[in-house]
Amino acid sequence: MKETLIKLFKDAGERYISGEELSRQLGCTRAAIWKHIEELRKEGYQFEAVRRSGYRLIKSPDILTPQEIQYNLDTERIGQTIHYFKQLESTQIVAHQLADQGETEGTIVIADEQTGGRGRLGRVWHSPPGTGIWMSLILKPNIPLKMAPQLTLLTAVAVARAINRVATDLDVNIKWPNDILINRKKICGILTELNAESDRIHYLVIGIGINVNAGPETFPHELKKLATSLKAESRRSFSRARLVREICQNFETLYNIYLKEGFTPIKHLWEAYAILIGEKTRIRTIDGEFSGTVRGIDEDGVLLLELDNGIIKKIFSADIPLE
Ligand code: BTX
Repeated sequence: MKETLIKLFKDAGERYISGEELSRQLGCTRAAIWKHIEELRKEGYQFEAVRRSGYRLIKSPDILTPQEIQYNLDTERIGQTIHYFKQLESTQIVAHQLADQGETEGTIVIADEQTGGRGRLGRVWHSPPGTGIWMSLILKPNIPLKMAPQLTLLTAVAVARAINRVATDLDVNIKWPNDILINRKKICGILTELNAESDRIHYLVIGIGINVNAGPETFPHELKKLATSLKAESRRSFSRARLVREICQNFETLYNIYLKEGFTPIKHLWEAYAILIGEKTRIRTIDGEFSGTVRGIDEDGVLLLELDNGIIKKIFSADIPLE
């Protein structure tokens, strides 16, 4: 009921809708409509009520409920099912549980706050309430296991393009493999976890964390130099629901291309956002530290580092510090 009501108001735009029309459209009494409007007001929706004209929605809150994200969402699969929570330990945990129970591809788990947000290798992902996007996407691609890292790169391109759509003035970069940066500071991290057996992928859970409306002063001390948010970079606030919608749409477009044509078209898009290509750097891997010049990625999404002796070394997994 609330969903339909919100949709009616959003579709009406500036127009007032009379109590009579609302009760006709929703098939309930005007008293019931009034009760729903009061509930929506408590959630942060602002209505203007004018005698004889009716109601009009003047402001929606910055919340990540399915009705906010799915309004005008133009996808077939990605984001068509959304599980929203005010607080979770980690959206990854719930997404794994749902995928284990057979949840369909494209389902999203999203939380306003995570108390145990996780990064790679047991690292912590700072996920305070009200300002960020902490979401996990369930995928079930029919691809060999070794290609799974390509989906991390594809996700990075989808998020970069989505950020470009809402913040056209910002220059977005991707640092291999999974960081999205603005002005060389981290705005988004991506965590790909998979459930597989021999060479068969049962499912992937791709976690996306984006700092959206966090003030720069709100980052913990250790992140102040390293992290940024869309608001900190552009000095205005963004609708988190709209950004999630853009991510879903961009992801689905790229994913369909990937499933049909493979990684090559995605690789080209990724390279257009990549920083470090052509730069000299030091890379820490589990086999030790290597210094050289980044030459790009290969057809599998593996990083190519030209060592100082001219040999090209393939880097499968690493952290690249920014100087
Ligand atoms: P990562 O291991 O590449 O990055 C983690 C590192 O990033 C931390 O050690 C810290 O230095 C820094 N960091 C922590 N929090 C933030 C932040 N909010 N902004 C910028 N830098 C930060 C990256 O791992 C993968 C992160 C995925 C997060 C999503 S959120 C939804 C999903 N659920 C979940 O628990 N994780 C994923």
